[in-house]
Amino acid sequence: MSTIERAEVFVASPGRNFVTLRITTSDGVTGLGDATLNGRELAVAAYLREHVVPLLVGRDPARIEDTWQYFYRGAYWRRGPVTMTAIAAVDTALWDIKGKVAGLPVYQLLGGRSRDAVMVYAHASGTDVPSLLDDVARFRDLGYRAVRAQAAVPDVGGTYGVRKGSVYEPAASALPDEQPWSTEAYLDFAPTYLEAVRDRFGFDFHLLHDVHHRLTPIEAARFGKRVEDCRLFWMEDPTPAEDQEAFRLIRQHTTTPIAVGEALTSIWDVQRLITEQLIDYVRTTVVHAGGITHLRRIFDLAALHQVRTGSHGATDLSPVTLAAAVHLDVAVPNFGIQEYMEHAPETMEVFRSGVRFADGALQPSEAPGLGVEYDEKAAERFPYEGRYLPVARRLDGSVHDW
Ligand code: EZ4
Ligand code: CO
Repeated sequence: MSTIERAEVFVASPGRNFVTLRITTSDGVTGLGDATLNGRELAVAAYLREHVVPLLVGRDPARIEDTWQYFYRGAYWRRGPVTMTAIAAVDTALWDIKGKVAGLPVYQLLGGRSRDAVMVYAHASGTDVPSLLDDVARFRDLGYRAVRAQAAVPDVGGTYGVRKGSVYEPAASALPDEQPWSTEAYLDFAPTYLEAVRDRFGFDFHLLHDVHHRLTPIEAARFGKRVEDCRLFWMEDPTPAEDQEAFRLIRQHTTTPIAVGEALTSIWDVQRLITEQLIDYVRTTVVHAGGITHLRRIFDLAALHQVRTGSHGATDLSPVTLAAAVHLDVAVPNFGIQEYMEHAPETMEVFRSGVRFADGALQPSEAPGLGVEYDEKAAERFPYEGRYLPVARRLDGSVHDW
């Protein structure tokens, strides 16, 4: 029997920080898992190195479900981003190994293709409305069929979702950047630029918007109602989702579809949202919601309730997560859309991925396993540097949700 011989945790910063797990079997087969938790990277690295790797060695790499249960139930302490990201890394690496042993791409192990390609959405942004419109035009020219639009709120200053260089990177400072927030200014302004996008480009593409947990339920209801004529594909994270019941109030007021889940880590965190049809798209991901095994379970629950998938795919999720996401996306019956932002060139020097973009959609690699390789030597040129996500403060100085 093949056994797990070695598991190594790599921490590197090729363009941004990534934590990567590589499992090697006694037959010399390797598998990769992403373990990146933006701003809390070293907590997951330590969890893996100190508490998971010693228990992995000697186990049967073929027993993916059993290993998942062992690390979830066996820890006694449940859920939470650090634990679930660590379990995800192990799970993803074991699927990679299983694919390589079988000689099949992971999507074939998940039941094969349900669709020809995986539609993605791009991130258009601007410091004002004209620059946002230029950015939307650019993504339309690149062939994207779905675009998320965000613009900085005038007179308030920094906001989430607005790109500074060629790559969107919110975790840019050694200490958390403190950014001002005004709900009143946002509610006045955001609908106007979404309307400007529709006025200029029409309706033959999908338009998305991320509220990034900034509104209360009744404010979100007002926002959703106000932008109904823009026919958004979704409004994302309209209010924080610790309170799943909060979404009922939004639902009572608006037909603007709702997407939630990029910061949630388990099926229990979305159970009510899904079973009571309080959302339309679930945004949980491979890396933060327990790997391919657990995400598939969430997606199957969602399918029962006509909730579609829309996995998080910002650049702080490594190319290993993107590859795994595309294998799942192409296979599940209830796929909706996949978030996609191109990684920095340095990132792609370290992670060699077979995922391909064409016509506004991604294709999984046809190589056995996930189809991603990690270049350990190249990674050594990019040492870890502590970086934090920003913190938002209302104009009176109190902390708001970022
Ligand atoms: O702010 O990934 O929809 N995408 C997002 C992201 C998140 C970051 C947090 O690390 O909201 O850009
Ligand atoms: Co988001």
